[in-house]
Amino acid sequence: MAVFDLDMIKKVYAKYPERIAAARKIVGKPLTLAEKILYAHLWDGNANVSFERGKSYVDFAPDRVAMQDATAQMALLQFMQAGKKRVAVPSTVHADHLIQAKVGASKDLQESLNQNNEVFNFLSSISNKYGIGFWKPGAGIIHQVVLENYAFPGGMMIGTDSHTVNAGGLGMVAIGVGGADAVDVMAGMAWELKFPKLIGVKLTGKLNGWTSAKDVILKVADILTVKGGTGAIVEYFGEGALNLSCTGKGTICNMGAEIGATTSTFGYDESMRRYLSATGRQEVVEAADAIAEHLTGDAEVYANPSQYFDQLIEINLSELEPHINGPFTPDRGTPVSKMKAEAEANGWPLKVEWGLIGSCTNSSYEDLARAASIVQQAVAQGITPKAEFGINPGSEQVRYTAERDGILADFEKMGTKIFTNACGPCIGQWDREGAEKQEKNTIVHSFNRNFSKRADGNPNTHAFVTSPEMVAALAISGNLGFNPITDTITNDKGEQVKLNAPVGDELPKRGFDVEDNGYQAPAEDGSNVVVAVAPDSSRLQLLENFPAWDGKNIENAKLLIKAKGKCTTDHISMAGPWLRYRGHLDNISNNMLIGAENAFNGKANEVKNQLTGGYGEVPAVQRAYKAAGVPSIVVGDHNYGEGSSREHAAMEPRHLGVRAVIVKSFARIHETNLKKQGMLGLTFANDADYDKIQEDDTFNFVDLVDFAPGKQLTLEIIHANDTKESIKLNHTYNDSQIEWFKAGSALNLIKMMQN
Ligand code: MIC
Ligand code: SF4
Repeated sequence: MAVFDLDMIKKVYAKYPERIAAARKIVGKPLTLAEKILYAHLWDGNANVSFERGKSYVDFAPDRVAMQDATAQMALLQFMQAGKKRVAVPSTVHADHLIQAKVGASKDLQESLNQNNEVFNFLSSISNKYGIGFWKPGAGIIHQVVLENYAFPGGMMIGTDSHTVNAGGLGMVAIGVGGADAVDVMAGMAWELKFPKLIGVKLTGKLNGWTSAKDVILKVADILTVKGGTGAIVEYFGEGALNLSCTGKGTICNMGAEIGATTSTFGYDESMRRYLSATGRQEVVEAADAIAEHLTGDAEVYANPSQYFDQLIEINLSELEPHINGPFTPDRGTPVSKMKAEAEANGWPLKVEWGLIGSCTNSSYEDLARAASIVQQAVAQGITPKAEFGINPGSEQVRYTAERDGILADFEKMGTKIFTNACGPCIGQWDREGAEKQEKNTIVHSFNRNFSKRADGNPNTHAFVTSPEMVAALAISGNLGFNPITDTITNDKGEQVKLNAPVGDELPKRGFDVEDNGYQAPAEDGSNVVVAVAPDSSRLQLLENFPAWDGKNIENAKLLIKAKGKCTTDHISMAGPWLRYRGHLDNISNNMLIGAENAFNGKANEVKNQLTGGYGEVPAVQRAYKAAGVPSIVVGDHNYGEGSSREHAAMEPRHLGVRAVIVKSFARIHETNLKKQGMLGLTFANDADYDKIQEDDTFNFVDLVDFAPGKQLTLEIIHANDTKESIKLNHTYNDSQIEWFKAGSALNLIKMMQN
């Protein structure tokens, strides 16, 4: 198969030398890789300003866009309104989130085709119309397919999924965004990002034994926490980085989303050459080799990293221990040798019920091969696995090749269920038997996120994130406290046996193979393609404009909910069963904030309705405020909106009439999504003011009419006993973002500019 968009890649590379020379001159010092890629993709061409990290808003020109089925619906419903004939940059849609894991690939896939036919047809025809490549259900998980086909060193892409960052494994700057951002780029406009700060991670040594690439990011997450990477690009370098495989680098970059990082990346090296050529892209290797010096950080930077990065972390791979992170948050890291004690001290169930391998983080050929080497040993030593086992291969190419090479047969010998090449349990698309009983239990998986209820909807499932080979070992032993480095397992004959460290080919010895990769090319001229949306559909709904700001201060607003603690996008707009409404704004709004904990009663989905004094479900109470024409606000804690890129988490409150979200701090993508949809996303100037908010307060924004960049807003709080207090709110809106607010949304503004 021909390399996708090779001409585009060559054009990007042709500009590199001049762009880098201009950047070098203006910045006046050696450059990191992240800076090179950013400066090479300025919307205005050659650099003439040295941007301030963490401060300057900058316009970029990304090379491509990727979308997955669950977010593409909303992205493309918005794109339809932008009045364009064709997308301005190469773009793709991947059908991967809507497929449930239940009995096994072929039945599950057919079931999904039956159930989601309307949505798949919509995505396939709208892709055809606008010149977008469509990867059919079963083709694979977006990020694995992008890595195998589209990612290229030194490129810049955006994608409507937080794990777009996975493409950093091939030396890209790849960033997760909401659909409205994708619309900007597909419509041929600039894409704006605050110039990131830079975190350097110097890797020394070499992985060995049971340690894998996953452990690097599990360790980094433990160090930096779920918000430590916010607003920053993480750049990995050093001799340890050169020793990692390309898909291993992808794993590390992928889970950079879990520390809130804008993205992560690695310099172009031998591992990338090997991977590009194994995936049929020798021509990309040749093109990249011609400008190789620009596709990695400058030697001076890597020799004296502390002078060039805002923060520096060092990890010695030779000493790194395998980690198991969780439960309920991906940054709670525990080295495998300490897990037994930790679990006992915290009352985490030691019995492992399920081991799941897959997700965009860990579903490469190498991942499956290494995990299979553990399974083979168990079979050979007569061990019946104590937990159930499931696998989602990352792509049809990986699945086909793994089947050909006997890897899947190894798993099948252990009774493993091979699910579809799709997200599956990672996004709650898992029909887990017995989950409704809500029993306290432990599962281990190779995914990236383990927020409450995420995989099976059961709040009592303790999910732990680890490498595929550790998942295999833990599922075989059935014991979370099992340390394969030191412990033995009892086999079926009652003997004590040990598992040797995993081995597995980085790339298939006989090369990759596939019969039907699941790709559908768009029409050359799609102008006659009709995209149908049935008016009575429960799955798809054409969008209406959000109302423009009336130019007045918001007065007499009520509190909808004060959310306490972790409030991720999964809490704001749950996935799993709700994924079916991702193309229907009104229907999906019925899940708004139903997972958030109400700070006043500790319960989820039970808030006071200030019109009646009674309690009700969050969406219902908000619909009552909307019907009565009463504005409302949402209050939240730190890192509000962590996790997904789903803009539904911003569009639902907007649609239902919430006017402002006021929190201690935001996750990057969610904050931008709120701004794009014409919402006020504000932060407490003093964190302690969060405590001042009471359940039956009324709020006045007294100086919204003077909304301006860098100027605080004032919120007057009127308590139920009529006492008043005023607090200050910060915001990060620049001039053009304030225009989005005024117009009612960024899309309204695009439409106004068309007319
Ligand atoms: C996720 O991993 O949470 C998702 C589902 O892939 C999301 C996108 C979505 O909500 O559709 C993400 O990571 O952005
Ligand atoms: Fe899919 Fe999970 Fe990856 Fe999100 S994190 S893209 S749900 S596999």
